[in-house]
Amino acid sequence: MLINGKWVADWQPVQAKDEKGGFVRQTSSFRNWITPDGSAGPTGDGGFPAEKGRYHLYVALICPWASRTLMGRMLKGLGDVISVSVVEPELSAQGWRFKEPDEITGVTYMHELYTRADPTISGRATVPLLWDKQRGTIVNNESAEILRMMNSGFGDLADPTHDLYPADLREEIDALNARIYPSLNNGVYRAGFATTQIAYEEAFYQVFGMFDELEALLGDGRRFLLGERLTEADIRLFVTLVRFDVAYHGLFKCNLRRLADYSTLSDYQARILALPGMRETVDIDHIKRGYYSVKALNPTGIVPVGPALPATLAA
Ligand SMILES: N[C@@H](CCC(=O)N[C@@H](CS)C(=O)NCC(=O)O)C(=O)O
Repeated sequence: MLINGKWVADWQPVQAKDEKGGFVRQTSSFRNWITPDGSAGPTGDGGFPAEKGRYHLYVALICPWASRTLMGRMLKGLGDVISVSVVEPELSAQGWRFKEPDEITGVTYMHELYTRADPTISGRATVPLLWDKQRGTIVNNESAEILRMMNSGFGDLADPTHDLYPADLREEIDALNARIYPSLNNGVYRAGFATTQIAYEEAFYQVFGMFDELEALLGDGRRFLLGERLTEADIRLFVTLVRFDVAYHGLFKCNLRRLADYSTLSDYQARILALPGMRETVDIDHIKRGYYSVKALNPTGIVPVGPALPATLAA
């Protein structure tokens, strides 16, 4: 991680721990918003107006949080508006690394972008990161906010087909996000990176409790979590589902059931994958290699061959 703008020690997966040995994720530090007219958003400073070709998204394809933003970019038709760079799937001793020096900035490691934006920054150099090419700085590194910017920050540059955060569903979306994030999206990480049996088991049962609940919710025949419309709640759930059998079931010891054992959730995953542009945001090879390269959890670095995947996901 970075301390006062310097990279210190080798990369370690475990961030902070709570008193029970539970995994605690760092809060994101850059919180500015792109808006149609450049006015300030709900947090941070203004000065980031929507413009074609000005902003660049840095992602890792193993990362569920980064994948949220990639999905939002495709669903909102922003593929030509926001350019993208993908880092290598394996974390190096200095964290995320580019295969070739980054085309936009020339850097080799993600942490160099953080220190360009703030030379005395302390913290982890995470993806996703939304970069302003014009000002040479970070707009935002919080995926939940970047996803919302994709939905409404780009005004007429975006495709209005999907409103991922419609006014009449906001309360329900927020309520669902607030339950799915701790129990499932971050729940699998809490299970995988727990350092005590009790913290692991607590997270484990929350993961499967939420799976059971969602299987029942979708069991009434609705297409998406909140009915017929796809919303950001679906995007946020999908990124965890699509990694589940490949990474979390084995590496994170979330092995009571596979996603494939939940037929309704599996159909739901396939429905989202079939939407235009979605399959391109999922890279099973990066996901497997990335997660299984975490030495603390898999010292030999051996990447499993299985599991067999549904046709929608098989390469
Ligand atoms: N709050 C952030 C979390 C992002 C995050 O934790 N990304 C992970 C990858 S999945 C990361 O970059 N980790 C690198 C590190 O912790 O050093 C978000 O949702 O945008």
